[in-house]
Amino acid sequence: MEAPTNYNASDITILEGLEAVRKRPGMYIGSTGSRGLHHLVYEIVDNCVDEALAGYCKNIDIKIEEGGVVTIRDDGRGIPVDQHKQAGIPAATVVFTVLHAGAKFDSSTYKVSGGLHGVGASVGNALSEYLEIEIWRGGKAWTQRFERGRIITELVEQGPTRRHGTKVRFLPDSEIFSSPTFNFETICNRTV
Ligand code: 0RA
Repeated sequence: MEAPTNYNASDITILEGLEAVRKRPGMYIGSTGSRGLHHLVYEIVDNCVDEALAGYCKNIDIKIEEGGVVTIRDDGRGIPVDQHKQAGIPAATVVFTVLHAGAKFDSSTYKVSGGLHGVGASVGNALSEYLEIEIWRGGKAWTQRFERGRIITELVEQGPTRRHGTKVRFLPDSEIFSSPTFNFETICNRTV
């Protein structure tokens, strides 16, 4: 059989990395109970908090819907959408598909947090039935969708906007989290 086209070495690495997270979620988030579930939220929120500490973001909204869908929205600069030099895919896509992508984002001006928890947004992506991002940056809106860490749609430009910031919406995977419950107090009152 011929090798599929559009599939290169860096795609393979990405899938292997996130598959490892799904095989041993406890290694990355500690547990697959409520604590682990909270961990998914922290991983995203930590990046918003860094954006706020850097002085670019005033508001961080966290919404947990009845069915367990979580939305985290900030009004920061938005995750960069330009092509990541090494990966050859948009930086925002790298953040959600490459393990420990945070460390690679170091620069003199900004660092994406691996957070206190240190594993990054890709772990939350790997452990979600679906995860959607919406980015408002440089006068344009962008969206991308993933399912269980896999790219379903590329990062697509949606048109002009006056907004700036990032929205991440995800459904934690019921195959991974047994009967998890969210505790909003725990998420919002923790020490960062
Ligand atoms: C890296 C660089 C820049 C912004 C961010 C990351 C960023 C990440 C997240 C995650 C959630 N919300 C976020 N907001 C921002 C900006 C670098 C620049 O504009 O110079």
